Amino acid sequence: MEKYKLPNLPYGYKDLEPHISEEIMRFHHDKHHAAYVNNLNATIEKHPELFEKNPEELLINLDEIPEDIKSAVRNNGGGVVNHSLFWRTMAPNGGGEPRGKIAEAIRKQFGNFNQFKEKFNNKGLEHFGSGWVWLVKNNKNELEIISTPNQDNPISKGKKPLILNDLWEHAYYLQYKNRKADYLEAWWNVINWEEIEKRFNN
Ligand code: MN3
Repeated sequence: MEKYKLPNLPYGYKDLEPHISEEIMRFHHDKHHAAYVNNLNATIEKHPELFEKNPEELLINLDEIPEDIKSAVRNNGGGVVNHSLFWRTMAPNGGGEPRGKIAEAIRKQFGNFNQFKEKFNNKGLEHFGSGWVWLVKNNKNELEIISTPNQDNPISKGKKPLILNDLWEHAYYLQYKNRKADYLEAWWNVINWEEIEKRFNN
């Protein structure tokens, strides 16, 4: 059975500077993301037939995962999927405002882009402890801003992730220390709208 692999970053470690430092990217990808991949592999080895599924499929069907590994799959599978999505949610020449259908949908749901951004940042700021803040499409095709604890991914609840930002201290502490609000604000300078529009249209 083929084990899960750590995907390469789609850009260089320095390429999100000055908004996200090279040091953060090196630790976040090479240590934290890698640990989730290693731990997921060690977990699935107890039920190796599950290697036939990709990590997203494991999370979508969390109810079908054997009880003895369910919480380890939820945590480490979440860590694998969330970080893979997160790297592609950012781009070296990112930032600015959305265009096209995603921009229309944001306007429709939140009034305008700045109001949306403020709501997203506030949701991230008020989230207690580790977790993620998300823009998702729900099963009524509406946009929602939510946060999840730990490494939980909304696909386990039937929601499609469009945007996500990492609220774990490992995502910002080396550079921003306790200034989480500054991190959340700076992060919009690297958002990859092209990728998010693809997710929205899919
Ligand atoms: Mn992280």
